[in-house]
Amino acid sequence: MTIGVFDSGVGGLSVHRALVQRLPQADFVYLADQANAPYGGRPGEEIVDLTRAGCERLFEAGASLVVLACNTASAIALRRLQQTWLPGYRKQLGRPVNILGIIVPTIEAATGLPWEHEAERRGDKVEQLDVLGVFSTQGTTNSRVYEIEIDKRKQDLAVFSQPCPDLVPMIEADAGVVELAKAVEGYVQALKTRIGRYPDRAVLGCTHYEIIADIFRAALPAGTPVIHQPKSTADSLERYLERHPEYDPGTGGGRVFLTTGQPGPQNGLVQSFWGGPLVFEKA
Ligand code: DGN
Repeated sequence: MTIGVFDSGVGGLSVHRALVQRLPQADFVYLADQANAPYGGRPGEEIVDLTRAGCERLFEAGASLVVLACNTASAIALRRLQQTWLPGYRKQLGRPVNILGIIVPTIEAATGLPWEHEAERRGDKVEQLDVLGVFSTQGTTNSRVYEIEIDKRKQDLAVFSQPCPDLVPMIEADAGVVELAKAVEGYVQALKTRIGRYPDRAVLGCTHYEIIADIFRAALPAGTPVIHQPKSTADSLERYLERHPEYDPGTGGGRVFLTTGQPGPQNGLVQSFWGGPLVFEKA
């Protein structure tokens, strides 16, 4: 089986890495839509169209499952594509294919874990509700997907989303650590000002932010639990494959990296996260 992993850029590599570790025998094709990144500030219709084009490209490359390793695309395009486009496309292809998102697995991880009352432990004034801070793109924040989905499952959890619109362009452009740390600190403090204290737990609700997870950890109070999407997505994919034996686990172990943007080696920030050279081919 081939698994496609899609993002507007390099953020999905964080998820890709966790999926490969979990399913090393599967073939993987990664597609970065860097010609159109960032997605965060684009109108919803454009995000739907770009995500559909990305999925189509990955299915053409042989993928049976496409993981949208992008919160913005998952929040805005996933349901629309599953309901309106995928059934017809599946018939056209004549084989089982599906698109999986990244938000529900994250919410399951954020709401399923024992709640440790970090605020109380730190000696902050504890309000009645535990507070989850979600750092995300403007598009994901505007969609209110985390607020809506968590409210359905866990009423005793207050969710506050903080848009961080500068971070994806900075990561794609290989910004320096000092500059990134300053930007992250600003977003964490903006959230703190808005809710009156630090969140008890945080979600890095944009896959790009995993590349700078250490910077987020340093800006949050020591010990703040952080939900990591690569792990929650890998857990969820594993459970999905157990329920869907029609997708064989594969034996190839192939790895292909495609971009709609400029092919070639990825930037220094990305390669240091990756732990070595990483070259994208033209999609
Ligand atoms: N990595 C994408 C996400 O998780 O939302 C970034 C989207 C974008 O291009 N802004």
